Amino acid sequence: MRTTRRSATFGLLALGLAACGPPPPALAPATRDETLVAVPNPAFDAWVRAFRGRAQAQGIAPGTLDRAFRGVGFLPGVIERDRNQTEFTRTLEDYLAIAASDERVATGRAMLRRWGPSLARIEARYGVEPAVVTAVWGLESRYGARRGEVPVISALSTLAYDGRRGAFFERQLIAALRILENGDITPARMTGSWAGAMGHTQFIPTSYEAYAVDFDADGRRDIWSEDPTDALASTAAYLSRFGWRRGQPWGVEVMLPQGFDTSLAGRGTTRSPASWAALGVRGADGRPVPDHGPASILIPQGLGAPAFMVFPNFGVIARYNNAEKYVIGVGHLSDRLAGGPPLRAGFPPDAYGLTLEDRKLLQRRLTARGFDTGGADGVIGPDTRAAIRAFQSRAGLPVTGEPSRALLQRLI
Ligand SMILES: [Ca+2]
Repeated sequence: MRTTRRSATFGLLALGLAACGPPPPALAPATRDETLVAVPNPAFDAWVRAFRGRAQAQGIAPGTLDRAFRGVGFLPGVIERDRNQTEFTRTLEDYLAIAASDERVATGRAMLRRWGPSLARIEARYGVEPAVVTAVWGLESRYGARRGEVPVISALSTLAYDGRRGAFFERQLIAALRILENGDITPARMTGSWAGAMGHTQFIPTSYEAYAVDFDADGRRDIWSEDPTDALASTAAYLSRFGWRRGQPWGVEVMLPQGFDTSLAGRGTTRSPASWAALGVRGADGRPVPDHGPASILIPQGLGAPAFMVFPNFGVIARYNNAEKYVIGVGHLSDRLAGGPPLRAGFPPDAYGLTLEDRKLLQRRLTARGFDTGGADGVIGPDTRAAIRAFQSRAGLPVTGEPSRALLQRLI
């Protein structure tokens, strides 16, 4: 769950892609990040003393503040991350290569089985299908594997003190203190992303207060524990609250007719499926699209790449994160988890003339030569570019860091 609506090409923790952009679905770093260790900062300490007065004025007990701020300090890495949220846009193809990778689909199906009884009870109460809840979980924290290990009070205090979005983060900090005061979690266990998104499905504190539920009825709304039940139920409660329609798709892949007027694409234009059908829009299987309500056409990567017809549930997922690719990522992953097929339409070659398979082959060949690309997902990120530069340098080629067909041939 993002901290702002402008957002986040990727979830903060989930996609595990370095530098994929806005709060990249970040990477809770596997190794300890020294920039996320508190450093002395007298101005920050003075800010905390003043803040304590404001917090008490809002009803936070001094004892809660004492407990919450024990060991809290300024985290330089949080500010670094906040400054580096450049909107570095990935294509839908790259996004889906990660968000709905074979591995993420397989793990998600295993999680659906493992947590099936809980998910069935959650569906019975909130009317949100297990595959949809699990897909949000998969994108937000890789099914709980990347819940974030940054101490939330330190992270939010650092951001509130810094002041770039000070009022927003001070509100989140007050909400976090109320959560501690309620006894849902201890200060030591209250961890999250660098921006204070917490637990399996990355709730920010104000969203937690409004929507988190104690589904297993142990007296605490625990979205941090190994057992994801409360977190998954909280996500279902959130989607339900924003109007999720059970049994209705988020969207479907469609085929557009030759000469489709692309000015009709986008969430701003809504028509009935019958009206779209009259313009020649069909399901990817060639059949008419059933009437799931008012629909828009999305062509995120232009004509010649997958196109979608999206329905009101698309807008419900967008309440979690308004980025179009995120919503398609959750939707498509949920379809795959429910047993659905990959997208039917292919994507065109990239700006370098390479397809996804070419890029995966390039990564495998570089890695086999000892230039580690950090996996072969077909997404040309910082690791792959570094590997290309290292190879080019070793081979006496101009060092560009850019993939190409010539490079692919040379690596055979
Ligand atoms: Ca509970």
